Amino acid sequence: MPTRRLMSTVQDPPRILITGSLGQLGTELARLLRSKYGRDNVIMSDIVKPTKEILESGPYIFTDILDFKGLQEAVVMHRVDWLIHFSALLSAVGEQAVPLAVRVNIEGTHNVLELAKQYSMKIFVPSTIGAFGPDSPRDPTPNVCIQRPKTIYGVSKVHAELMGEYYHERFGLDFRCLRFPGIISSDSNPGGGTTDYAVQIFHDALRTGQHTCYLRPDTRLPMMYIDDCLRALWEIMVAPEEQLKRRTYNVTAMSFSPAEIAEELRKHVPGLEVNYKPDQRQKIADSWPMVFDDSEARKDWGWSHKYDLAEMCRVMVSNIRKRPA
Ligand code: AKB
Repeated sequence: MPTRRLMSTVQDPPRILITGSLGQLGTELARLLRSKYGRDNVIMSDIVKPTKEILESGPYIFTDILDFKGLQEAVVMHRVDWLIHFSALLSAVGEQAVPLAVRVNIEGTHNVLELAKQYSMKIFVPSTIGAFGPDSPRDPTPNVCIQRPKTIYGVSKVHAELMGEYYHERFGLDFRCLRFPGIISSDSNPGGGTTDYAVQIFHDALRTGQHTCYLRPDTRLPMMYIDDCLRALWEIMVAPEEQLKRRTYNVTAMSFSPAEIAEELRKHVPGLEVNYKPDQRQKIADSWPMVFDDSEARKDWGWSHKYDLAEMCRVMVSNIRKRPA
């Protein structure tokens, strides 16, 4: 009888580079991926000086996504298999610095896509509810519909979606993209977004019992707790090719307005006072989806959220309370 060589089913873990890793999502994502693939296989990178804790938590390198050669060197020297591209200026801050947003969000994305193609890496680029605009259906917003965003952030994200899908079609690049709603986290703060109030309200409620919101009380936006967001990211990265009917998927968990989150939060912080002073971010929020239709993600690769408004508020309050003042 011929002897059959047993093929090993154990694969080497991927080597993963996270750009813009000191933003809202990077540190927590590195923690999650390190728990799955090993500390040294996940390399955090940014242009920002890291804290001692970050440096001690695992590999961290300087990479400027606008420096193609530098990024190329990082990919080569660290033998990168997966690129998670978080570097971006968000919606509100992008409007204050349009030329920089064009460079970081558009040129930076060109660099990472080209490198991913050249080095056969799997690449994840997040998109956003901000990739839709006032001409899109807003309640609900389906996966495929008209996209005419009115912010440079949104324009750059539609560009990233289309470029990634083009590279996939044309060159076979393994591009994967999720359109995220506002992400709520307790460990790291967002910076420069339109949905940031939904994080700030927790800190203000627990510190002072008072929050001034820059959106009107009835401004409904899609949102998600960070654990669901990072799990969605990991799930799409490991989803078998044949399950993916498209390369860009809407994902969400809940939709609420400032008035509704305040009411839920009052169950934990009775007497919480919220004032409303809408600013230029109101116009952005008014052009975005109110309810996000993520049925395609649920159908194709089994996406399902765990945190609704009540559970998210409970966990946020408990996490922030546990932190030293
Ligand atoms: C923002 O508000 O700009 C971001 C987003 C929804 O993409 N949080």
